[in-house]
Amino acid sequence: HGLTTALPAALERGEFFIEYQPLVRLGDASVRGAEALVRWAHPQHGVIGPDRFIPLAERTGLIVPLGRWVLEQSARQAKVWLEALPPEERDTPLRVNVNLSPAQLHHPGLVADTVEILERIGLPAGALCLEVTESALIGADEDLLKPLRQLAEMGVHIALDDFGTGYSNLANLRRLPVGVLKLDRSFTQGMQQHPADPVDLKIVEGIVSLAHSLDLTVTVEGVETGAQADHLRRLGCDTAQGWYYARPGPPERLRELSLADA
Ligand code: G
Ligand code: G
Ligand code: MN
Ligand code: NA
Repeated sequence: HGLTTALPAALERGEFFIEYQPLVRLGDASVRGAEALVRWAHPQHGVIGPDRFIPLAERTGLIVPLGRWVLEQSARQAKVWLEALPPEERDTPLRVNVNLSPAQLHHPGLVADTVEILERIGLPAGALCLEVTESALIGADEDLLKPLRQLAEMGVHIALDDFGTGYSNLANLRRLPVGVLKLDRSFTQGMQQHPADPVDLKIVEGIVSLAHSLDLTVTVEGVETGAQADHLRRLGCDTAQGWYYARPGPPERLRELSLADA
């Protein structure tokens, strides 16, 4: 595959860039952070989305240096956002969410690399949230969970991404070092209008209640309408992400939104 062989040189040439999609607190629509989403500005093919090249990078192992690059860029960006906050908001917990591939989770350097990047940039651990998919943690043994546990103990937030698309072993949640559930957007498709699908409402209500009883916060992905936001707020979801609030975009966008909502 041509794209696969072009990946290492693309990283060296700086052809990757990151867009950020705001994470919004449902209660007051204030921006609480953003998810980092990597793109490839390919010199011939134009912008290529992560769905097309992340699987290739995972197969070749390039995901480890690429993921490290994403983490470093995102940490730098989060530092810029934090320093731009007006003094009265310096205590605002602002976060950058970074996706972790299974290969990064298995890589022995994950904890050391993360600590090194946070220290060098001077970013508090609490300003970073690492997103791991539910499927990556299915059947995870203690060896796989240990690095996540260490990061969580340092104050890094861990989110379970795409929650509800895998086995959703609810009992299993208790043994994972996870503080955030990111509910897959399939759960909220029946809430795009008023009235919402009553079964979807019940399911999300149940998940929120379970999550909160385990001290987890709930972020909902793919919120596209005001009706969805209303339903989710009423159901007690904590944060939302989606086109209704903002599409992924350049980092300057977040500052505008953040200041506009302040
Ligand atoms: O941005 P977009 O909606 O096209 O993202 C598609 C998928 O690519 C999402 O599942 C997202 O988690 C994944 N993705 C985006 N950026 C990264 C990244 O930096 N690392 C990994 N591992 N996955 C990413
Ligand atoms: O990591 P994850 O798979 O959750 O990545 C989020 C993906 O969802 C990205 O591809 C992003 O572009 C996409 N996305 C973000 N907001 C919306 C939305 O409101 N609707 C839909 N359909 N997709 C969204
Ligand atoms: Mn994600
Ligand atoms: Na997701």
